[in-house]
Amino acid sequence: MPDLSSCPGLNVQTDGAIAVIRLARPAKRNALSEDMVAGLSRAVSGLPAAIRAVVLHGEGDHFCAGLDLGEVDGEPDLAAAIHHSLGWHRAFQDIQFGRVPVISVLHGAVVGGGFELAAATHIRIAEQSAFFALPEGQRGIFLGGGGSVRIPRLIGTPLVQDMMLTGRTLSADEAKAAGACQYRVADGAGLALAMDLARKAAGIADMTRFAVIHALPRIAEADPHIGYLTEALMASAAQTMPEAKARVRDFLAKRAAKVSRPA
Ligand code: 1HE
Repeated sequence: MPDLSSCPGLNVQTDGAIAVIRLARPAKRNALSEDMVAGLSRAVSGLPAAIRAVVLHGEGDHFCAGLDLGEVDGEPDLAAAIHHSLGWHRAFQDIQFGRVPVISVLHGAVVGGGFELAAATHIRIAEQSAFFALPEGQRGIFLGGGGSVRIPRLIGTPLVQDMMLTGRTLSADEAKAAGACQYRVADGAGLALAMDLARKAAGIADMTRFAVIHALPRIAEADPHIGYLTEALMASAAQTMPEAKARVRDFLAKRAAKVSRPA
């Protein structure tokens, strides 16, 4: 596993093919220091090949209070601020466009950079206690962790503007309705669901997983003509893999599970 001994705010454990990354700075509500952001990048980039999915969650009563405001309370330095933001971009890109899917469990505060971090994950599960906010507006700053790119794509620009201009907070139900998360569960139920989903995602064929993580979001944002072409290339790459052939044969021979109705 990646060495995170220099990063006290992060903890990584494994459970079979799943790596469980915990934001572990509850006294500061898991506020993200620069070291923690760099550590997240190292954690997802350095996973052994046997790891096929990641679950990300937070210790204590909150998922993440965003940027460690203590670290911006110094002499203003424009160049340093730009590079700080670029460092967050790199780390969150490593999460979004890494080798394996990342499933986040959100509870309590999912605010500022915490919401930006969640937005970089592939599947978000909100527990009932979760609340989503972008207090950058109130702090006189702006999104800096890629949130202005990712969050409007999830919940729409007007709602992001409302949250940033007025300090509006979304409940877990509102966040689910708005598209900020795919699942909304009872308090304490998020981690078990995340592990279950992670095991399912870990069983996806390698080329399909690559396509879902890397090709799908690019296709969705591309000019449709480029999108169709990329899809055809990606589909043929996946379909001609021996693993795809074996899986299709398994279905035809009635050895593979059928699609099931929703529970
Ligand atoms: C922090 C931070 C932080 C808490 N940086 N220290 N994010 C924010 O503007 C959110 C600020 N935090 C809060 O609104 C609240 O702390 C919470 C709603 C998240 C939690 O409330 P609560 O009552 O459970 O905790 P608390 O008593 O407010 O905080 C406990 C301690 O954590 C306290 O320190 P202490 O030394 O007095 O014990 C707080 O100061 C500390 N703490 N949040 C530093 N964020 C790349 S750009 C991203 C831009 C942003 O993310 S801006 C949004 C920043």
